[in-house]
Amino acid sequence: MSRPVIVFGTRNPGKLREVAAGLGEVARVQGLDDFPPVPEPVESGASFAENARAKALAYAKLLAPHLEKDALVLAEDAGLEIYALDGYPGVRSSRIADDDEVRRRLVLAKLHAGGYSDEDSRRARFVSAMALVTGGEVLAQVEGEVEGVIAPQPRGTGGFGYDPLFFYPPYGKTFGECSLAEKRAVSHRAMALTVIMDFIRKNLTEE
Ligand code: ITT
Repeated sequence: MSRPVIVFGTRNPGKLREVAAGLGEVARVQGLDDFPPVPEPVESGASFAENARAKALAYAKLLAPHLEKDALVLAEDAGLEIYALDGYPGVRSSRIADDDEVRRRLVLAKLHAGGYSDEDSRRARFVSAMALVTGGEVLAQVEGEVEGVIAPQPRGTGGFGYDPLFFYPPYGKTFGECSLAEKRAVSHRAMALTVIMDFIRKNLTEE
């Protein structure tokens, strides 16, 4: 079976870890480290989908001189949305502060300031939007999500970003306390990736 080359355009090693193994079943996966450095695309869209698309198109253009013929570029924009806070931090999830720990503290401080202490008012979801492009053309654009509750304090050291705050009721623990396999069985990223992989199997692989 011939497998396409897919460059996953992310600077986040946590994302790369969660995507590379699965995607490797249907494609030969490359990361930004396989190429000369390129500037980071600006994320100014109003939605995860818009940002994922812009990121994928920007990386495809920036990497064009170095890409193998027919290579594809995949990019993701992801984030956390807390319902009681009108979707905060949303598309700005990576930009509310410079590092993960401060971002987690800000989220907890906002919930505390709003008096949101019971489980129901702390409901949230993770969203992953992915776009698969080749050259200037968008071949597929998908979204995945997973619902949970913001924990009162961070728990666990697994995953990355907001994972230690994201309590997942069916597991009775936060994503930060989950193994990679546990997170990959239910996560927003895994849901989006499943649809991208189906698209690749149906349209881009040759028996
Ligand atoms: P790239 O743009 O290079 O892919 P990034 O980390 O900037 O990397 P995003 O723009 O998509 O990625 O921002 C996502 C933010 O949401 C970032 O702060 C993450 O820590 C957080 N986030 C997204 N998915 C997450 C997950 O599965 N677990 C924990 N935090 C997550």
